Amino acid sequence: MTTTRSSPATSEAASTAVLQLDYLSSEEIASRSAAWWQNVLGVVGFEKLPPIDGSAVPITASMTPRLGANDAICEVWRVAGPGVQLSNGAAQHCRVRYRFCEDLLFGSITIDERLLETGGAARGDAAGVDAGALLRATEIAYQEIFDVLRETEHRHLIRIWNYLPEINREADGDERYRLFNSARQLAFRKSGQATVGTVPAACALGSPAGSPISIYFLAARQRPTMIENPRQTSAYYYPPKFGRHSPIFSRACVLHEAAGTNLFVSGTASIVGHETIHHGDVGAQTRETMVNIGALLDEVNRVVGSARYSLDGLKFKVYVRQPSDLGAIEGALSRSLPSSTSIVYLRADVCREDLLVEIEATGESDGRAAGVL
Ligand code: 3EB
Repeated sequence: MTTTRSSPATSEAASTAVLQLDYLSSEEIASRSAAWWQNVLGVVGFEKLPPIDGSAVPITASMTPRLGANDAICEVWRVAGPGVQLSNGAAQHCRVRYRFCEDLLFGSITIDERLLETGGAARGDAAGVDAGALLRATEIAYQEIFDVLRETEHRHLIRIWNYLPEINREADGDERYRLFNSARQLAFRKSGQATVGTVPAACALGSPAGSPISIYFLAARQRPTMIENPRQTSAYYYPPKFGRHSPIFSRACVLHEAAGTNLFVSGTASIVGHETIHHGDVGAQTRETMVNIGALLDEVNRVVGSARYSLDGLKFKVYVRQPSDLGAIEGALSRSLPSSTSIVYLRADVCREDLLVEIEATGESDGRAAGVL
């Protein structure tokens, strides 16, 4: 693969990069200086691509509409710190857009399944996209991501966000999420990646019919620490009743010695062990999810050897299956989080039909409080 870089990554920038996550309005983004933009790694819109020039920075969208607010906001990933230099990747024969500094890489890829040639007969209509097209699109996406990471030597995928249209719909007798899991696992294996243990934090949500598959990710040069939740079966060990091939993700990932945003909590739901609990009760599902995130934070703090992370230091994204549940979810969260907490609510299908809500989070520390890391 041939990669063009605007400038080579310099090694003296190592360990000075501070990752920052902000949720900004269009006006805030428009008012930022050229110097500020230089340090942007990537921008993610929600319901649609934000109207930003994508030639300098990867711009993508999860295609999940925002709930409970009308202003368009974006998720902005930036690095700060003296001497940090960013470069763009524009690999040929590859759909991944990416931008990186010495320590960290942001990338995104979108693929429209409907435009892929598959072995089966072309169906023509949007609703009839077949299993083969989804399997193939997922495999291509992951293979191209791993190719980029090998090329730039940001070998450690730390966090990956997966959005697929109609995640719960059946295609050729299997749920599309389960097909995605099969293709994801196959792609990990084919690229020589571990499929248990050192696997990225992740989420997988459904977007509206007709959306492209949209995947974005962060990768690091240094090996991160993956954390599992003592209350939950590791997803890569889920029993086969949840699909022939297990999902490949860790419950959380912590970046070593990094200041700034360095904790990534995967999409978390009302699952204890491997079973969904509180069927049909969105308030109870929300509370159980927060108990899960609390237990995970305790485990992160135990592993890093200091009480660095707490619920009120996190930024949240909350995926809501039924918009009419928004009030109940907000009510439940207001009891466990301070009112100043950053929470973005998004409308999305969750990857088990019985899950009504899924919550992900990111956390930061100043690095100086680091214990054993
Ligand atoms: C769960 O705990 C809920 O397939 O990448 C959460 C995070 C979930 C990531 C994924 C799925 C994924 O199983 C669903």
